[in-house]
Amino acid sequence: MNFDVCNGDADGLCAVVQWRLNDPQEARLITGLKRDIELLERVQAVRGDTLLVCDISMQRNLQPLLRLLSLGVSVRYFDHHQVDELPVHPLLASHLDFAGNTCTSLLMNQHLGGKFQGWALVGAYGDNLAGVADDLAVAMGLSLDERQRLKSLGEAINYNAYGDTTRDVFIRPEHLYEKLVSYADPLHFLASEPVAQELQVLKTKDLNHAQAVAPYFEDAHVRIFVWPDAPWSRRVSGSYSNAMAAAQPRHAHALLRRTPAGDFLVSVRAPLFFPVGAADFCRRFGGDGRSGAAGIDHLPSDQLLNFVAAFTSCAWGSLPAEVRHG
Ligand SMILES: [Mn+2]
Repeated sequence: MNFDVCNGDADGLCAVVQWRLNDPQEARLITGLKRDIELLERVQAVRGDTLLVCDISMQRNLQPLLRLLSLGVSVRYFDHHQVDELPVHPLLASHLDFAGNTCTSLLMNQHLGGKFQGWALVGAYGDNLAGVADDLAVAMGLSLDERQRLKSLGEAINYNAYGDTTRDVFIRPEHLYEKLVSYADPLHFLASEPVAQELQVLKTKDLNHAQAVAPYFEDAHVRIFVWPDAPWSRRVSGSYSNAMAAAQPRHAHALLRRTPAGDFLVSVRAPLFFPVGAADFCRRFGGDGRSGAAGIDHLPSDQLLNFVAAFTSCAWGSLPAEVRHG
């Protein structure tokens, strides 16, 4: 049996879409929302099964990964999230790259020799890599209008992955995947399926809510937002994090959303012009992520002022050289 395991955001889904368009075999898809990272523990595989894993941290799936390998399951792993120590096993094929200017869909695109590059672009736009995606799209000969449509699609799929539960989102990522994988070209998908437009409408409504909230703190280097817990804030926090980073690319950004328990879920974006240090910063509060974008799953509410003090005093944009590789 084949298992495809991926994050439910645009990058994860578009990586698997490319793989299955190239190799259209029966496979069981295991995915979730953006926050569902520990997906390998859900895999019930046996010796001889094959597993494709895309866009979920190997670090956070290490124990079940080693268990599956020792069972005799073959694993092909595409990802761009940092891992401390890469396991070596004859059944493990790793396609990992931790550079800040790549993502899982682009790694898949490289592996497949650009066969389904449109979907790679959708994944890259969804992961906020508009610069890299634009360059590739221009090289492919796509018009400005086509690029914008792919960008909106990536952002819409990404938006749909945010929520506390699947009740918050418009369409479950596994159902969205079935629609995506029916089209070799995302522009044909857009022309035939209304779901992308429906997502846009809901996203715009949520963003209007978000734009009504003033920053909690703002200076020449950082902006910090504190949001209430609500369906719109649960859905739009990811999209807004990317939008606010793009709107003020010299600023580091933090978005703290109240959880139903009264604590905070935090997403951090390093300055887009120097996308370094986000993961290191978040680790100080028990979080993790990538150099440009990271988060903290649980920040106790009494840590708010500590967080603000640490965030504003962090040397965003002028970090020591050893951190720059993070
Ligand atoms: Mn990704």
